[in-house]
Amino acid sequence: MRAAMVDYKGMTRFEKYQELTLESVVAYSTESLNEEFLYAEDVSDGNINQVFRVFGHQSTVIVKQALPYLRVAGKTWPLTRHRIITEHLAYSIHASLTPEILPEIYHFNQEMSVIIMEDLQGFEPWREALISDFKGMNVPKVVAQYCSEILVMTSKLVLDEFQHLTIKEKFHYTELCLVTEELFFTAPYMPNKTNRYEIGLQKIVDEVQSDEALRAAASEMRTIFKSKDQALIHGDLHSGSIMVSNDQTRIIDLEFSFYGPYGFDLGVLFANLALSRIAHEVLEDFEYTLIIDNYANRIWEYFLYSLERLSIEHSFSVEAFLADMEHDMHRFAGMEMIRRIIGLAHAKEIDSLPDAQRMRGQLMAIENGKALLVNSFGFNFERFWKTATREVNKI
Ligand code: SR1
Ligand code: MG
Repeated sequence: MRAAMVDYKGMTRFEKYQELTLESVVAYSTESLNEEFLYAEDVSDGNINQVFRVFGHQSTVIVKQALPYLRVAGKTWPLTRHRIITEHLAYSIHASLTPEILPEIYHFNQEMSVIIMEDLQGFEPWREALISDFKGMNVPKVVAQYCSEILVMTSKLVLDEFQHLTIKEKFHYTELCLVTEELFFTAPYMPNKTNRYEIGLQKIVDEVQSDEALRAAASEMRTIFKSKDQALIHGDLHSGSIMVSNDQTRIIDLEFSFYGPYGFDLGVLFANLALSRIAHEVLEDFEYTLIIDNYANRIWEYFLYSLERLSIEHSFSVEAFLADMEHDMHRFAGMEMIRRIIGLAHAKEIDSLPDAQRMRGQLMAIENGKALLVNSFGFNFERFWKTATREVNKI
């Protein structure tokens, strides 16, 4: 063991915020966990924060630090570091509902904007697994359990007015909600400097941006996102926020969490699953498209099953809940598909397609996304999934 590093004024080296480096994160972990760490590697691969894996004698930990800007954009996109407080709080509330589904948190330091957590050894992002190795067979059950628990147990279906307000007060409509507002609901539907797409898509992008019905639907969904404070949602539940091993699943990255609409998380998730399916479809990997269809159906079946179970325990109407959720989920899914092609944040499984197939994949994603956003009446899961993943003739 090493003692904490105390400087000449009696302050530890990390009392004031500083950006951790490959060197200082080792000292920081040693000091914070009271255990000797030896070296670190930078494993930041998300857009928002910096992340290190730090190696000790016997074990490794993950150190996640919020920077005063968006990591991928650098200092040109300043952000407060508040998101780490949101993430820590959301972890503690969601982990109290589904303890085995989230990584273990070892340490939190608000001033340094750091969370130290379990290193998910042997896990990989579900997005990667969906591209090649198809780990994660138990994702549907785990994700359905997570979504149903957090949606129901943090909502007024279960909490009384005062309990609901007490949790909600801790979660504001944060800066990251504004990032989502911009990148998901606004930028793709107008010429905007954050948009990023291939030149060959210009015609269909122009169509999207001049389609009044689509723009009106996007604007309505932005209002729903901002105002339906129904449950403490994850807020960014794409397939990269789900970590999988051969037989286990964990949910990570809760910094976008806020009180939002029931339909958002599963809408985002089904959209990303549909993008993976489209990628395999254009590659003619039909064995994989069947596996993904099976994942989607199982997520929905388990979700319904889990809702039934919770409704018996807590006496609420599953029909009323679904009536409130499904139409939104349908439309959020469409928007996620569109923004992952036109907007700033893309889907690797589509971007990494060979030239010959990529254009078709992108066009399918946009067309299907449009259909989900504007033709969402009379929800039926089979139809929803077919619309998200169908072949599109005009291509
Ligand atoms: C610039 S942030 C881009 C995206 O990364 C996050 O995971 C969210 O999906 C966000 O929209
Ligand atoms: Mg993330």
